[in-house]
Amino acid sequence: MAALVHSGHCSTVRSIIALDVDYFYCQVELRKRPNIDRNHPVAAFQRNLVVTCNYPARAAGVKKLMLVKDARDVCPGLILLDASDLQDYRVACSEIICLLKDMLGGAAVENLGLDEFFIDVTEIVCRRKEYYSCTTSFKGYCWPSKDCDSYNLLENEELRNFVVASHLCLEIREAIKSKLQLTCSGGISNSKLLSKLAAGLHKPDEQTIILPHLVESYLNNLDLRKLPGIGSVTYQSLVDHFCVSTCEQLRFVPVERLVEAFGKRTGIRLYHICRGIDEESVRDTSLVKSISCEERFAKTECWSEILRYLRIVVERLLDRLVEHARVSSGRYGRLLVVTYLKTLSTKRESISCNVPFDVIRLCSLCNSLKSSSSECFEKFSNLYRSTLKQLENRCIQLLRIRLGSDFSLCLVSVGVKNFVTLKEVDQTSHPNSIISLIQRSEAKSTFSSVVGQTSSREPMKCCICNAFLNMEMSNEDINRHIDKCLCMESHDKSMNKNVLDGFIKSKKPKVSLTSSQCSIGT
Ligand code: DGT
Ligand code: MG
Repeated sequence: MAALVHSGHCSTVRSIIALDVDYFYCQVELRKRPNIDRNHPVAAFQRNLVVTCNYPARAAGVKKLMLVKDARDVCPGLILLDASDLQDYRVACSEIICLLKDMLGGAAVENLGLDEFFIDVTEIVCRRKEYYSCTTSFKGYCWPSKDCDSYNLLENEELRNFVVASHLCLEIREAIKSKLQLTCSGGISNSKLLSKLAAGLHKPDEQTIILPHLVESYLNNLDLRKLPGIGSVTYQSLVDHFCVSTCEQLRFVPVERLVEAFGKRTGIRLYHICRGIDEESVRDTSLVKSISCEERFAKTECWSEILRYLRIVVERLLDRLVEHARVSSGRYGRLLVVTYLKTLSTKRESISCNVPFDVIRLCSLCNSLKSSSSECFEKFSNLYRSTLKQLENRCIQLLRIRLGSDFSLCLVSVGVKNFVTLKEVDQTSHPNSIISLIQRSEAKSTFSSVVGQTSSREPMKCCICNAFLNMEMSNEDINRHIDKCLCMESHDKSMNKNVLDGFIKSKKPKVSLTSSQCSIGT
């Protein structure tokens, strides 16, 4: 059964592309070391285990999750690269998402793990189709063979969609390769399930299409273990209860019996996937909703120790925020949330306030610079340092207010939520918004000689207290003013009740996480 979508005049079978980065951690490590020959066997390890390796290493017998010692034995000369710091992999993942968003505009991009991506290209294919000749052929492999010339593309509208999708997939993979120095394998089909399976058919750096009318025959002999969503426990139950191990065999089991054995949700899913039916849509997970970093520690009542942990967390958070702004068309969060866990409690508690103005300003500047994080930090080192201090002070104030003098903590976390994009905000409709203020204050300092009198004569209002700001105020003065407005100590005196209500609010406690970590929520 083909999944149908209706979008404007274009009613068609869905076209979904799946991308899977090849030997991901290893490629990211190799990207940092251009002197290593990629044809040489290379593995990435964590602790004493190989977590992935390149294809020459696989050919030599190295396998994922092998002991490093054993990998060295099977492949003497194997180069081993430490993959214990996940930050570079997160950055590579964000870079891919940004590139996809830049290339594909509004198409939904779903990210699974760090190196798998689904893109619903149905609409793009519809728009592009008229630019392709009816005789243009497929790119890449077309299951079951490379040769797709036997299809009569002139007569089959649906097949021509997949021709366009295969060209698009190749363009995307080539862009990722040339701009990010990463190779991916691609899969093209009419569902996430089939596209993911297709992406694994020819690796590395190749792509495969599974055409809708061939889905059933592709699945027939497929081992059920290969299907996403069938883990080892479900697989064993299928073998034990129903004596089935392939999709074709599973199709003989009535849905009622599957529901009886596995429950409604899994039973129906099993019934569907062995027939190649998967109507799950591509969820757009590309927009980050929160970024947070946390530190877990042995219980302490010592304020100076807590400050030390807070500093570590805040520094890590600011790096992450800048990195995110740099690769994400200037998105920044507006709400700062400090979370803590009291030693005798199982529930986290939170307190929040506005993000300090300079964090937004630093993120906006780093985004406009379009260079690496380290170049950004170098160029804006003064602003970076003062912002770090400001962020740290804001968190200290929040914690002080909430904790008083009697406390014992074992975790602090600092995060930022309520992300928006600079571009999303219509400057004219929000003349006094914080964005306008950043842009005007930046214009004032950077382009004053060009913009001259016209811009500096525009009245500027503080977005918090609404007071008119002096035209001659420097950027630092503007920051100081806004920070004072936002600052806990000053708002009691100068802010009205409404602002106060929105300023500090408790948050529902969250589920506990493990020790020192950063997370991105989508
Ligand atoms: P491939 O087969 O060319 O896609 O190779 P990878 O390395 O991209 O494999 P994949 O897509 O299954 O996993 C992506 C990354 O996730 C991989 O580079 C390392 C990491 N990873 C995979 N499996 C494990 C695991 O069992 N433990 C740990 N710690 N990391 C893993
Ligand atoms: Mg991969």
